[in-house]
Amino acid sequence: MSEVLVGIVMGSDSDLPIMQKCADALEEFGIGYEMVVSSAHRHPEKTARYARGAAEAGLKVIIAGAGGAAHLPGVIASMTLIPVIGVPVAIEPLHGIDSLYSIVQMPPGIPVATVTINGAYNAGLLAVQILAVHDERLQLKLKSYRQSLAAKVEEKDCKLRDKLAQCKRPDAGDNQ
Ligand code: RP5
Repeated sequence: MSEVLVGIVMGSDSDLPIMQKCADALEEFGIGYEMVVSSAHRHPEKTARYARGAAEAGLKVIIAGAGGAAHLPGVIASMTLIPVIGVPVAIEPLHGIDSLYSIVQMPPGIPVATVTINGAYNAGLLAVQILAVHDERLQLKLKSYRQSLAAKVEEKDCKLRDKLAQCKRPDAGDNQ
């Protein structure tokens, strides 16, 4: 079992279907993580305990996701020097615009690196990139991941070209 380097915190278990994508990204790169439900407003003591103990527990990055008035990432960031990545989770009735603004609009002093609404997979990748700064093996894995993205683009380009080649161009005479 890999050492736990990333803490994935979510405001409620209802965030899990989205936040699971952080775990998927971390697993692809063999990074150890833990998942925790905590809430900045429903259980502030637990949230504070987690944030204050994170560095000592060996965590290097925290990913925090929440919906609505999503202050969880900012509150955690205020209590630790570990970089915090915020995931705005889309819930009714504002579909994530509320959580996006709550997380991204941190006033100067306490930064939270914010990804897109429901952008949990990218949050996981960003955590991997942060860890890769001092890890050449991870850097190589990230390079090969990027190469696989480029290969997929080439594959789609080929498919499109094949498809277009099969379309018959109308004769010039058709327009006359
Ligand atoms: C937030 O409230 C959570 O992050 C969740 O996105 C939202 C709704 O929570 P539940 O009512 O589903 O527990 O704090």
